[in-house]
Formats: sequence, structure tokens, C-alpha cells
Amino acid sequence: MDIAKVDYDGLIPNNVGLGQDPRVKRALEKWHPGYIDWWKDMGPEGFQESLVYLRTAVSVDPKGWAKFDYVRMPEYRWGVLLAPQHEGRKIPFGMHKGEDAWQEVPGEYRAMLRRLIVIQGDTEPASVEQQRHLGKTAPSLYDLRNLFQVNVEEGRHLWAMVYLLQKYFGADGREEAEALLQRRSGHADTPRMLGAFNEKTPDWLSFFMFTYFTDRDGKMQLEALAQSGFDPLSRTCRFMLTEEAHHMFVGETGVTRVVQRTCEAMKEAGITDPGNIEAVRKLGVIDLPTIQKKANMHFSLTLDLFGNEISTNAANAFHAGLKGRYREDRLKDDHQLESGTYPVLRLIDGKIQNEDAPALSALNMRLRDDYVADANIGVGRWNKVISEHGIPFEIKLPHVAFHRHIGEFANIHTDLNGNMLSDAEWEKRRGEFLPSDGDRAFIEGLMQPQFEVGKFASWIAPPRVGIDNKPGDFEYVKIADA
Ligand code: BYC
Repeated sequence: MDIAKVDYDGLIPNNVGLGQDPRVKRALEKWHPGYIDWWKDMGPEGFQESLVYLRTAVSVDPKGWAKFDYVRMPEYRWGVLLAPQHEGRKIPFGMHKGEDAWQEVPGEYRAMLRRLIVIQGDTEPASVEQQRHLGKTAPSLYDLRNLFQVNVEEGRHLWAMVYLLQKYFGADGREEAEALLQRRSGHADTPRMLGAFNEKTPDWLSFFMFTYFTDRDGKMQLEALAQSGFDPLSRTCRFMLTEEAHHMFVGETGVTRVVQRTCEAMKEAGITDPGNIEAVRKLGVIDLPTIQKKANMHFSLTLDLFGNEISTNAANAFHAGLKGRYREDRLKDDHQLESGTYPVLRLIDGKIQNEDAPALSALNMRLRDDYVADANIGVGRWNKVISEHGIPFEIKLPHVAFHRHIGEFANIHTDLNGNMLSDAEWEKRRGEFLPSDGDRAFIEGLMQPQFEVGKFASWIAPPRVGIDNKPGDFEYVKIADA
């Protein structure tokens, strides 16, 4: 069998030889109707009959793995796709370093592995649920299509984790697969597992910030899981990462286009002071300070997804060979971290300061540091657009202690520079740092749909190039039922 090619003959497209694995094939076919019901109930509201110009994976070869065509979303071919197996792959880190990678679940690590897979799986449908109302206010057909592309691929990422659960974890894997369809983002009794996935994505600026900041946590976590000694997890994450890149592209370019439109409008109107919020808003664009507040919000919520700075769970997962560091294979050390330290930012004697911690315990902190460095790159690109327009404003990521709910700083308040604030000061100044009701109401007012081919809402610039190199007047979504 050619592993790079995807078999589209059965109900479930795959490159894992599902046809020769009747038990797993039956289990997935049984799970399929529940998934479609979930998609119809909790996936994009409306547009289910619309024809959307989507990419579908036809191969796992990094060069040319997707084909583009018009698809009705419920008919999207969600499937199981693993990157090719590397012959003779060894466990790259931890106490089993150098042993053959596991092709079956190692019994002693079953529970830990299942937990990692379930948490990863839970985030995927959660994000679709968070974004389900956005279609009706899309700023263009181009953006509408990108939203739906992200949504169907998050759905596919759920399939990826469900395959692992069904194939390798027997009855409890089946139960977990069911539970993934039962939890709901933001639900009082059955919420999604991680905090940021229970927050609202109320508008398109939030969507772009979410795909920039939170999907980037996805990238970091998938990179760490792609190093896993459990080979099927490694292979599935490797392929997911190729899809994830587009989601972050949507976020990065989305924010860039919002920033660009604001700067253009300010320049046209002769407004040079970015703090003149009222005048800028009158132009029908989003003022830069409000964009900054949205970034503060999504960045800080996303940092919580890295867990506690000092974590026994993370140490155990690394030691066991299940979850590595960001791009472990490119790092030059012993890959075991039995000795050695890592500087961790902590709250010591009421002050935020660095303290060296055993490297094994500090893995969440390290991944978070790698994340912050990665997240800063795109921020630099946004600032380049602002400076090209000669506007004196710079978007900055807030201090990592700002607005946190998990870890060292969960019980304190700080300003954007990490200076501690009393509860009363925080309450008074909160609206300086995070979107206020007024900011939210202003943005909501701007969110009017623009479904005319080739047109864009007032607050966002067109993209520089189309998807699949399509021209500016391409009809990315043929709306049937909006
Ligand atoms: N919310 O040792 P600790 C993505 C819990 S995004 C609620 O600090 P650990 C995507 C934790 O469960 C990537 N609870 O943390 C993006 C534990 O509870 P138990 C998703 C939290 O385990 C956009 C306790 O606190 N993938 O793909 O080292 C769109 C102490 O735990 C939170 C993954 O996250 C929280 N934020 O690290 C679509 C990878 N943080 O077990 C998709 C898999 C911690 O003691 N997950 N807790 O009851 C992991 O690697 C780890 O579980 C975490 C947490 C990094 C999440």
C-alpha cells in the first residue's frame, strides 16, 4: 500500500489500511453518525448547504497533499491520515531513549497517554463550537471560506485523536471517543477540558487573535507530541501540523489586514494620534489600542494552556518518552534532563523573579518560552505595517504574569508590564488592558456581513493573494441558505 496516498473508497478516507482492520473500521463507522449529528448541532450555524471552496487532503506528502473543490460541509471527507512511518525510528528522549519506538501502547503508560490524547482531542471540537456563530458576520467570502476551512480541519483533528482512541485503547477508548462528542464549550455542567476553550469567540477580530495565539499553542503542543515515543501519535501529529500552518496563517494575516485597514483609514483622514479613539472609530475601522487589548486577552488566555510552570505531569510524560520538548530532535543535549536546571519565572516573597528549577519539572515553562518567542514574530510583522504608515504605535505582548488563571500568577493581578496591582487597582484599570463592554459593543456594531463577491467590510483590507491563487473576484462560497 502507498502510505502517501489516501484511500477514498470507503466511508472513512484513510491511509492506515482501515479496510484490513475490520474492528477499528466498524468502531469508527459506528462513531460517524454521532459526529455528523454533532457537526450539524454544534458546527457552523447556517451555510450547511452552501458550496465552499475547500481543500481536502488527498495524500500525506508535504508537497501537494491537498486538492481544492466546492464541497458542502456535511459532505466533507473527514478521514484518518498519518505521516509515513520512519523505518527503525527510536524513542528520542526520556528513560527509554534509544529503544525502538512503540507501535502499540506501552502498558505502564496507558493512562498517561490516553489523558494526553483526550485533552488534545477535546480542544478540536471545542474550537469549532466557539466559532459557530461567526459565519453570519463574515467580512468577505474569502474570510468565510477560511473560517470553514479551519472548522472542517479541526473536525478532522478530532477524527485523528478518535482513531488513536478507538484503535489502541479498547473499551475505554470508545467511551472517551463518545465523551468527546458530549462535552460542550462553555457549558455549565459539561464544559470542555481546558479554560481557553470555554471562552467565547464573539467577533472576527477575536477569531483572528484566536487562530494566531491559540492555534499556535496547538502548534507547540503538537510539535511536542510529534516527538512521542508512541509512534502512531507522533505520525498523526506530524500530519496535523501541516494543516495547522494554514490556521495560523489565517490569524496572522487576518490581524495584519485589520491593522493595515486602520492605518490606511487614519492616514487618509489625516489622523496621526492613535489614541484618538473616537475619531478613528468614526472611520469604521478598529482603533489600534483596542486591537492591543484583544491581543492582551487572547495571549493571556492562551498562556494558561501551558499548565503550571512547575509540573510533575509534564516531567512524567517526558521521562516516560510520551511528550517531548518543542522540536526535541533539533536540540543538542542528553534528551533525558536527569540533571540540569531551567530558569522559571515565579512568585517569590511577593515578587516576580527567576529561579532555577530542575529541567524536568520546568518543561511546561520551557514550552511556554518557546511559544512566546514564536508568537512575537508575527507581532513584529503587524508593527511593520504600523510603522510603514508612520503611526507612532507598537503592539506588544503583555508580561506573562498578566491576567492569568493557571500557574504561578493565578492569584495576583498585574499591569501589562508585570507590575503587581491590588484587587481594587485591577478593578479600576481592567478596562485599560482588556476589552471593555464599550469596546465589545463597538466591535459588534462593525460586524456586518459582506457577502458580495470580491468585496470586503470597511474594517479589513483585502488579502494580498487569493487562496489557491484565485483572483480577487473569486466566489469562495456559493451561499445557499444563509
Ligand atoms: N485548564 O501539571 P499541570 C490545540 C490541569 S491547543 C484547565 O499544571 P500539565 C488547538 C491539568 O489537567 C493544544 N485545567 O499541567 C488550538 C491537571 O489536572 P489533573 C491542546 C488545566 O498536565 C486551537 C492539573 O491542572 N493540546 O490543539 O503538565 C484550536 C495540573 O496540571 C489547565 C494539549 O494541550 C488549563 N489550562 O499540562 C484547536 C496537549 N492546565 O490531571 C486546537 C495535551 C492544567 O491533575 N495536554 N490544568 O486533574 C497536555 O500536554 C497537558 O495536559 C497540558 C497541561 C499542557 C494541557
